[in-house]
Amino acid sequence: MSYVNLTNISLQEIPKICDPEGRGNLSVIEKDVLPFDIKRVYYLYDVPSDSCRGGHAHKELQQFLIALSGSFDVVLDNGKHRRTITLNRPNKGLLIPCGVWRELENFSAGSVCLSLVSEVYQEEDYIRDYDVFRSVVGA
Ligand code: T46
Repeated sequence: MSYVNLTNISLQEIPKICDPEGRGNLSVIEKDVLPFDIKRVYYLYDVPSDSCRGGHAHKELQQFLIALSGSFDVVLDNGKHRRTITLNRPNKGLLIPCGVWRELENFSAGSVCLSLVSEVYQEEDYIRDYDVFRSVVGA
């Protein structure tokens, strides 16, 4: 797992199809939009506004987060620097590579966080101790 430059992580536009007859919008993630094959999909919802999710890094897993509804903040940490990115649009996603500590917080009422990920669930892929994470990335 190598050191990740946080400035390379940014919100990515998801193609949006606006209905010409005013029936609302449709966004689609097709092949080649993501740099990985989706092996798993999960979503967070009914998260109390004072709760924090995440608080770990992944060794291999890459993920793409979308605020399908509402908003929340994603705090990214590479062991040396921190950066907070707010997700609040269903047609923008955040691609998080492996090797980044992440915390999700400030969930608005009714928010839904969709996560598309590159791996099946494996607890061994998680680093849940921040000091261990810092030593693994050489911070
Ligand atoms: C991440 C953030 C955004 C499963 O059994 N299967 C699964 O696919 C997942 C994701 C979790 N679980 C179990 C493991 C725990 O017993 O569900 C419980 C809660 O998981 P965790 O504490 O990891 O939840 P979060 O919200 O802190 O983290 C999750 C993802 O695990 C993580 O990859 O980046 O959402």
